[in-house]
Amino acid sequence: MKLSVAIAGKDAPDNAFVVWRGFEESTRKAAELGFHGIELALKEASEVDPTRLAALLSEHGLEASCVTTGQVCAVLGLYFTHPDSSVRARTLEVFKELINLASDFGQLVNIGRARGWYAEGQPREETEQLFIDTCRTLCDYAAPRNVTIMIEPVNRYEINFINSVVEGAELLDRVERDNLGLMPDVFHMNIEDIGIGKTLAAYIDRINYVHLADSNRLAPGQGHLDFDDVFAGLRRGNYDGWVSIEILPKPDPESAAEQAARTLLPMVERYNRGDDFT
Ligand code: LER
Ligand code: MN
Repeated sequence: MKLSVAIAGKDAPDNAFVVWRGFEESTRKAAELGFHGIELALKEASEVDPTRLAALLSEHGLEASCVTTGQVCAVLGLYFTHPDSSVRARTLEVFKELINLASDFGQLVNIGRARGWYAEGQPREETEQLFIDTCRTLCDYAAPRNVTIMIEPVNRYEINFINSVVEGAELLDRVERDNLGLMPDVFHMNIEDIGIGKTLAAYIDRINYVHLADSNRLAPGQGHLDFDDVFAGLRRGNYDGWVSIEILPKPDPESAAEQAARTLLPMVERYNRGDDFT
């Protein structure tokens, strides 16, 4: 298991949910605190220069863990279930460029809010079918590039479509693509799923990545989530992928990141040693 931290470009909005903004500075700080990788929270691939990014990662001995795409919807207003086919076409273009980038950096791309939602006046079946069709197109584009696409269930207060891990898994079955998996986020799971550790363990075969934050979306250790339960659940499923912190930069970015590293790095070390979590 490796620990990553989500970072974004300098202009990313508050709802990018990253501690640090600005790729150069954030990468240096991530290395200083002992993280193993950085997660690139992007609105489009052109935000990063691949050659510079590769040099930066190598300079600091870090890996890119994943490309996340919340800003494709939050900033560009693009999403899979949009009733206008030209908006859906533009969404595909942006995602394909992100997949191209991910093929060299992390080989994982999430689908967050850009999945779309149940909108008034749009039949639910149409929403689901548009989502499934777009997922299939993207998975088929991603497969020869060795990229896995991941559905991230997001809580009901942010979106009304695919809230729980169980709902995410149901959609995976309907899309029927091997390179489609799940990215559970324990902040959302705390609101939507029956239990966190036991749900992670039950769905582990379909989980490719995990977002970590405490119950209040602050750094782990600042709320009331039981991270022993999270790690015990991952252990029951022999999870060996990335976990990544996606938290609010409070009380300030430096303290938030430092608190997260101080809580989670020892847990990841214990996990990798084979210790038990109860
Ligand atoms: C993004 O990873 C996330 O967790 C969501 O809260 C974004 O809406
Ligand atoms: Mn998340």
